Amino acid sequence: MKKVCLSCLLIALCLSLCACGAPDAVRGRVDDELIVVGFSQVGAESDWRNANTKSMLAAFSPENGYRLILDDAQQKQEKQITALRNFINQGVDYIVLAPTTEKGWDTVLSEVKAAGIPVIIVDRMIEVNDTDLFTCWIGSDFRKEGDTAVHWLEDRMGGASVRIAHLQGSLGSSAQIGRTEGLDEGLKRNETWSLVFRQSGDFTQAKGQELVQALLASGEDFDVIYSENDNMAYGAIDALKEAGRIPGRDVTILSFDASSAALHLILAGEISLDVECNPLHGPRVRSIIEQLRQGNVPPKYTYVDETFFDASTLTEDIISSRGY
Ligand code: GYE
Repeated sequence: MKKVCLSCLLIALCLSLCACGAPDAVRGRVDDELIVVGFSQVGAESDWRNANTKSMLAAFSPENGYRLILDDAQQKQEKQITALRNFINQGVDYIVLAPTTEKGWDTVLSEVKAAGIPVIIVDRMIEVNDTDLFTCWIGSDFRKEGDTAVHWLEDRMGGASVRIAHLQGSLGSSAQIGRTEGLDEGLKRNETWSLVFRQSGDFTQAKGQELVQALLASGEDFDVIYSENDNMAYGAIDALKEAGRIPGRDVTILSFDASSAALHLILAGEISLDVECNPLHGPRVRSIIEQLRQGNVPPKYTYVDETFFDASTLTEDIISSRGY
């Protein structure tokens, strides 16, 4: 009888501990069982980026068995290099790097390799002398995205005289390089097209707006804005409206990412084409880490499938069925 009561007491004690939240010692022990992932994120410059961060946080939650250490580099490579060194010092199990630029990673990734920490590159690509410096990469085919935009424009405006204003993303990033290459090829192929403006707006709405304000002030005329992401397109639209121009009618806007707000602007007639770039990499990166933990070798490079949207096919239902 006494024994039974003692067990009851112990169970009751356990239950009450759980209800009030575990004491530090217990919590510490649970934390130790979590797989620790250091994630060096580019910044918070765009809707795409924020959706990407959200996706990573959700995929690498404690409920899923992970502790994600998120470092926001505010679009600065130096900050990412520091973050990677901090991850080494913290002894993380895996490092996920969303790189600002392609170049400049050899030294720090050699340090990570020496520490024996696997590195998964996500979103943009890196250019290193030795591809063994990272385990694998997953992201988008940015050149293909650029080609998609150019083919769309050729279908509608091939042969016509088209003056293009080009808002570039952060210089040296794969997203900028691929999308710019696509346009450059299009310019070569179409003699009637001309590039009247090209400058980087660093993927932000504020800079996109400033660039188009400056362009309008210069008096240079243009028919198309090729904006390398949605946020710069939002800024461009604001600048056009301030100047009394009607986006979609006076100027054709092509953009990249296909964030929900931009797709609504297609339905409103202000953006004409949006090439999809999928930011929901969290579950994909988690599945890579799971493969590694099981001793499997994930593919070195994985490209995500992407499409494009324009007013001829887009509906509210499509927009609401998408996760970003
Ligand atoms: O297009 C842009 C973001 O690297 C694909 O970065 C990403 C790009 C995306 O800031 O909105």
